[in-house]
Amino acid sequence: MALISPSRRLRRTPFSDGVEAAGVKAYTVYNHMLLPTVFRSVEEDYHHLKQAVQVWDVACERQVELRGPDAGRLVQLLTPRDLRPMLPGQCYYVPIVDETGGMLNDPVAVKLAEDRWWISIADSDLLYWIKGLAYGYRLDVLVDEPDVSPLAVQGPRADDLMAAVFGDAVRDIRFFRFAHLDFQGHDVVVARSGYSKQGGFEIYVEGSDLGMPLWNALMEAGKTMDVHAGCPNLIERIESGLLSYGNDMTDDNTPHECGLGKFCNTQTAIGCIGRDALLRVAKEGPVKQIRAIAIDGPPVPLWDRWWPLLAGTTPVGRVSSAAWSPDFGTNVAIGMVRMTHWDDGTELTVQAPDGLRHATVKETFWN
Ligand code: THG
Repeated sequence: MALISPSRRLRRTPFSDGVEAAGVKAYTVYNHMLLPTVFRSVEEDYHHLKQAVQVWDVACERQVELRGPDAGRLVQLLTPRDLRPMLPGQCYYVPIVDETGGMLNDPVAVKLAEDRWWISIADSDLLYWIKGLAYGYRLDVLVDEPDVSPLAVQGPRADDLMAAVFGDAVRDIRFFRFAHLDFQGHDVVVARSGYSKQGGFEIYVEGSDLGMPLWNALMEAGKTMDVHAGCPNLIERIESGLLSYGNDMTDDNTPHECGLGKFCNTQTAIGCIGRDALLRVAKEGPVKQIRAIAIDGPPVPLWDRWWPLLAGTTPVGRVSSAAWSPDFGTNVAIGMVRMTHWDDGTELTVQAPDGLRHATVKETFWN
């Protein structure tokens, strides 16, 4: 592929100078912003992520901030997850659905206060849907995209690196909870979360000027811990079953098709815009669903489209993400598979760009 031309529309991040100094080799575009995808190589980055600690520029996980007395009501309009048990200081992974029950995004909701929320979005322009709802429902709430950029610290040594910069208080933060901590006299939100299953944190940096000082402090403190710049890793996230909106699912899919039923309480999520549609389809249950898939043969090539899944010559699904896993000695993949063929161990054929391959549906992901 040719290079992508830089422009003001393809937004840099507060950490881009650090990312470039660390030798970034490739980017993707996410929420109209640069997202690094490779530093040394996808495989080297993968091994390092599982052994040490990495600092990730995930500023492209933009925040939609809701502020005002109707903020809580507005968030519940968006999602079939029941938000009543959620307290300030908690994060929830929330499927967002439209009036047909189709997935519009799969963000992390951060409840800062009863009347102040961040919706940390995946790659779709959710801001406009939320602004439209706030206006249409005449809600008393401000909706905007603040100057807040997440920086992730991921890997088995993440606790030690974070403690070196923020103090031992970070060790007490529980999974999907956050604390307000001090960095150089600035209050930052630090959550135990992130787009890997290696453990770690996300720091929500308020104010672009704080970006490079924080990046540099983490790199400096991590010198003895083999810290390196990293990024969400294709191999690790497929092994871990972390979904990628726009790749593994779109607005054509319900949360149940995506295996996100465990994050839905459609019966009690009163107010959710997609509730009636989801209750209707829930009666039947999904007829296709996301599955882990092992693909035989040598390392698969990079993909930028669906690969058909066949039973004999009959199409029964499609693979949306795939990569060679060094640790599992097979290609790992995520795909959408029809009910008739989604059972564990079902043997299928995948039509990869370099030819037909044998594939096996898995009950669970690898991690
Ligand atoms: N962190 C933050 N914002 C984000 C992402 C993130 N926005 C974009 C994208 N990632 C949204 N998608 C996901 C997908 C999975 C998870 C988080 C965001 C995730 N899932 C865990 C799982 O499925 O096992 C845990 C979910 C839970 O138990 O609640 O972490 O990464 N800020």
